[in-house]
Amino acid sequence: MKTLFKFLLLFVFVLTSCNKANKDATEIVKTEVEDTYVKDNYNKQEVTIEMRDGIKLHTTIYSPKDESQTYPILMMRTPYSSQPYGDNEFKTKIGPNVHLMKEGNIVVYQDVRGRWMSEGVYDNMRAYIPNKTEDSQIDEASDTYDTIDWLVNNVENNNGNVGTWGISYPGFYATYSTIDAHPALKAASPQACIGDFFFDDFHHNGAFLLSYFRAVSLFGTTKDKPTDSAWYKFPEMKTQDQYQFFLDAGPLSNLNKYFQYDTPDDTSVSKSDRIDDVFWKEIVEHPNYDTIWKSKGLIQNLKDIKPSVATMIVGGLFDAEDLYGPFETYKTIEKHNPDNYNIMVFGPWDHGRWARSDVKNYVGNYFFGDSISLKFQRDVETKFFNHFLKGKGDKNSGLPEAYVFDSGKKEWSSFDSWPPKQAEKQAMYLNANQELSDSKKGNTSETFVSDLKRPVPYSEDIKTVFTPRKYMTDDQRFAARRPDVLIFETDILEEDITLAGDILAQLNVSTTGTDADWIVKIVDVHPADAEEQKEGMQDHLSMSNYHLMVRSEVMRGRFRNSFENPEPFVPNQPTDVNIKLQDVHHTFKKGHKLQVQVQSTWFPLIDLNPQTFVPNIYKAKESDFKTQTHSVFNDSKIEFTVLK
Ligand code: PG9
Repeated sequence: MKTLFKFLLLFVFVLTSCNKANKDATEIVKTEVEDTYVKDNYNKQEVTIEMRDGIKLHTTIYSPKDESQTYPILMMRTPYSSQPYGDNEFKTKIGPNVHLMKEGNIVVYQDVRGRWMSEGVYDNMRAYIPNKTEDSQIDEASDTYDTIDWLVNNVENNNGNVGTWGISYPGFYATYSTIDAHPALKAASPQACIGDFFFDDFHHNGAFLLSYFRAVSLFGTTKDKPTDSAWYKFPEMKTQDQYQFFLDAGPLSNLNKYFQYDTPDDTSVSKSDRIDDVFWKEIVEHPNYDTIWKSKGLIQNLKDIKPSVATMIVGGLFDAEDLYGPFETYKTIEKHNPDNYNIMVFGPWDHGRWARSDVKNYVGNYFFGDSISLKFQRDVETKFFNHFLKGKGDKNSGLPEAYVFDSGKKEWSSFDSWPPKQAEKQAMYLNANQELSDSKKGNTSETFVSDLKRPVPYSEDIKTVFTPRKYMTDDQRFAARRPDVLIFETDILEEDITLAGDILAQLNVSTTGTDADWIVKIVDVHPADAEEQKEGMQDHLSMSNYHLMVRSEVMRGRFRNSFENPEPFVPNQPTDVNIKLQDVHHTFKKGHKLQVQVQSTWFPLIDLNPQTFVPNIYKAKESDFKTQTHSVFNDSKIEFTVLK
């Protein structure tokens, strides 16, 4: 009966969505807000809330001036500051979106322990402590519980219901709020939520995101008292050509000179400029997925979430920073808490784009549609919070279980499960003559030289980034035409192929060396006569034959069998390397081609693998880095999740 009811509900949503889809496709939604709206309509108070161990956390509370009604509390906990500080300093926008701001909610921002104006010692991705027995045992779950308890008992005009939200690291704290949750917590929306720094942000499957080099210092310098201004600084690279900078730098150990770590006699960076960075030390000294990283991973703790806490996980299909986190958060909650209200929304966005007010939605060069973010804010996010904080709060929210954008068709799909029940696995083989086909043809292999002096760029752009973003939809022609990038592609498709779920690359490879990275990219090759995009594309590109990157991932070969215990390759021995690529929902249209690219460097998105097995790549020497020859055998296949 329940299933039928869910189906009917979904049917109604799809029906209304379809009607809306037509209206949607053309409807332009804009949100204009005066800069003084918050100051004109909200009162602001800044308080310090004492945690169970006595540490006080700085908390800013925005309450509607209209005191004729009660309001839920919407809270974001952040390591990035709840500024502006000061009674007469107001944010220009508050809350998850403008609709929720304008209809009135109590909006709270808190500096997490050890950050900015809060007391205490910061612990990057603080590990969860289960079954606490004393007040000195604290983590982000207990800090959230204590904060919510104080708020519902001390903030005027609150209706007793609390919601949490946050994007990225604030998303991590929103996920954390669901663990040992306070009874007043009724809704949480972790968005682009970090799940585990060994698979999000700083590492992908053991490879270090060298493109995050400057961002390391966001979290590496400790402070000893509350402060309203940044106490950390970033390494100065003094160039926009990050490819050349890192190529010239050589082994990662040559970057220690920017930090007060390991090379005291290197004076090429002045002592005063060297950064006392505990995080860099942690990264360098823990190259494998050991207890340091494991204990800090949040996904493992999502097994016992109260059914009273509704969750909406939001992510960007082209998010270069946190993709593992939101997908694994949704799937783990779904798996271990089957009776909970837990839904997912993944749109054609890069990191955090869904919260912005762009009328035209691009990722990099590629246009996906009008007002996609603004309609999400109006029709989905606002609906979710209102239903659980002001409304009935039952499971009939009117929202689908999985609301996922088809980045090929450029339209939303609604499913009652993710991956969709009607999806099936379908393998395609990496055959000779650059052929990608559904059967293995003979016994062949493709070989390339992986030259560490000329690694494959991850982007054509000459730009030093703080974190990567745009490359996720960049045209991959520049790579496809390199001899050290293997390509395998279908014929021109005679009918659409729709992917809906994860992708598993099952490679069989060999190397003349004893270590190697393996990168797989899934590319939508557009027709030569594809309609040009009227605006937003870099001048040197064209939609004609555009090689749209749909998904990509790296596996650092030493971790192919275990992230805890790395293993060398035996030179020239065919070896299995599996790479899970994060979920997609993409239709490769008739007239397009589905292309797979395989390469072994991706620079400087990730650091260079010496291609010689060493105990710790962060301590590898110049002489360890060797050009090697790699081969990919044609029993290698890519297993797609295809919507039938
Ligand atoms: N996950 C994002 C990030 C983490 C670490 C460094 C830089 C960015 C974020 O919190 O925005």
